[in-house]
Amino acid sequence: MRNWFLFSVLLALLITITACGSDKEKSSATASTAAASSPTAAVEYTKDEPIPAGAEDARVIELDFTPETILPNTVNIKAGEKILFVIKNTDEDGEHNFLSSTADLPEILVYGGQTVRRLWTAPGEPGVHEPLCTLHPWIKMTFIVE
Ligand SMILES: [Cu+2]
Repeated sequence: MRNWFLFSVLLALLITITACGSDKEKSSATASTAAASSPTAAVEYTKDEPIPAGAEDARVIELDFTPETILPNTVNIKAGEKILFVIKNTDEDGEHNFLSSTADLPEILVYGGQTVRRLWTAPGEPGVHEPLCTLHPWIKMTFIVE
C-alpha cells in the first residue's frame, strides 16, 4: 500500500516535471504530447456539485484549492467524524486531486473552477494526516484527528 502510494507520488512528480518544462523552445514539442494525453479535453463534469444524500448530519468543511496551496491549511477533526467536504478549485487553469492514503480518503478530482461536495468519515483513531494533490505534491494540508 505504502509502496503503491510512493509510486503514485513519484509518477505524479515525473508527469509534473515533464509537463512543467517551461523552456520556450521545447514548449511546442511537448504541447502536442500533453494535448493528446490530456484527460480534461473531453471530460464532462458538474461545475457545482449538489449536496449528496446523507449529508444532513455531517460537519461541513470548506476547502479552497489555489494555484499554490489549500486553504485552510490545517483542520482539526474528531475521530470518526462524518464530514461533508465542499472543495472549491479557484485555480481556473488547473485541475487538482485531493487524497490521503493514511486517512483512507480516496481521490477527489476537482477541475479548474469546479466545486465538489463529497462525504467522508474521518479515521477512528487520533493521528495526523497530510492529504495532498498528487498532481502537485507540494500542495498539501494537515488533518489533525483528535
Ligand atoms: Cu494540484
